[in-house]
Amino acid sequence: MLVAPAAQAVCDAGHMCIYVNNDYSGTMRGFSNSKLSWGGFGLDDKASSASANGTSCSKSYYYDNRDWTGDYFYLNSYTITGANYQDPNLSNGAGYGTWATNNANDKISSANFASCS
Ligand SMILES: [Ca+2]
Ligand SMILES: [Ca+2]
Repeated sequence: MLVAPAAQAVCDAGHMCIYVNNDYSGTMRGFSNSKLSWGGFGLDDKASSASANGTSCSKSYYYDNRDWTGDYFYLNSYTITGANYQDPNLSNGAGYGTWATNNANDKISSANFASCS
């Protein structure tokens, strides 16, 4: 019996990515901005999975509110850290932070890079 490999997703180097559906599917948006809000991108409160790949910043933070406040989680960079850089299902907890063990599905509204060199 074939077992499908765990879904993988690596954001383009220097970007953080969110996806409308679980397992890195659906509309994908990768952003290289150091700070961004999704209110104007039609993706507010829609992200269901995420991955991060900053090249000068080792962490990517994702927030509930559009102004980088409220509940949050962060992921490490694939390039810099190589572990815990993605989450295929935000509904059962995501990354590190106040959302680590809480439902973060369809809630992300802003994001920023942190721990930059
Ligand atoms: Ca969604
Ligand atoms: Ca939100």
